Amino acid sequence: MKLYFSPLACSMATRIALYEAGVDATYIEVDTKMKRLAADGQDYRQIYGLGMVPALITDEGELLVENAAILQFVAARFPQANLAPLDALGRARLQQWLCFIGTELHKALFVPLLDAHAPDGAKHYALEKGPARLAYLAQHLTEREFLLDRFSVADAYLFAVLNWSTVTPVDLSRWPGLKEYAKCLHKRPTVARAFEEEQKLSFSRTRAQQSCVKRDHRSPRAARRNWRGDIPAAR
Ligand SMILES: N[C@@H](CCC(=O)N[C@@H](CS)C(=O)NCC(=O)O)C(=O)O
Repeated sequence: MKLYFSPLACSMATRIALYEAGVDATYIEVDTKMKRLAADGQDYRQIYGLGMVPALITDEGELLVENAAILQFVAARFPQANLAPLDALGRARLQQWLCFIGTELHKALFVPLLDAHAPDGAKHYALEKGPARLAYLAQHLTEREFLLDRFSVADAYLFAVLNWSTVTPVDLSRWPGLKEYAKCLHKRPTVARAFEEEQKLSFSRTRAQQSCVKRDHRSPRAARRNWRGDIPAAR
């Protein structure tokens, strides 16, 4: 199995899921800005025309894209890892959260804030709509450790997305439950391992190789103060 990823991008969720499943996979870094493979400069659009990560090549050689699909595939392919519920309602709830994270948070809230080319109007619209979504999420997570009854691939995706709050004006301390949730997830060995590995890779990249989402080297407060809607670590 091969995962095309960019450090600290949404593709980190699949890395976490693969670590949870104990799978021996190959991780191929993509520069999503240049649409090239980091190792040899190959045009990544030859693999996935839209040039986005994640993309997964299955052991059978099938190309799978889209976080929600890839994460559910990994969960189904490695059922022993218990990364997704098996019952109909549980599966629908998992789908519900994957859709919520992908549409309401990833694309609607964070992408306009992280994209240097997004117009100010888009950024303001995202900041106006975001708090209600985050408050809803925080309410759901009150006194809960995970989105569902146990850790699932949706938690892996949410962890990757909430991490971007550290480099945008989205201040999670307004929702202490969300901060606590992310902090607890970070202590999970698979999450800590994926995060640390990708953070190291992220730090070692030059400006030309930056992808859409990077963690800032400074404190979250300093990063927010200097936020210009630019690619976070690309200074
Ligand atoms: N709908 C896609 C979105 C994936 C996505 O936005 N990936 C970002 C990284 S977090 C990316 O590759 N961006 C580069 C681009 O938009 O060209 C999914 O859920 O997989």
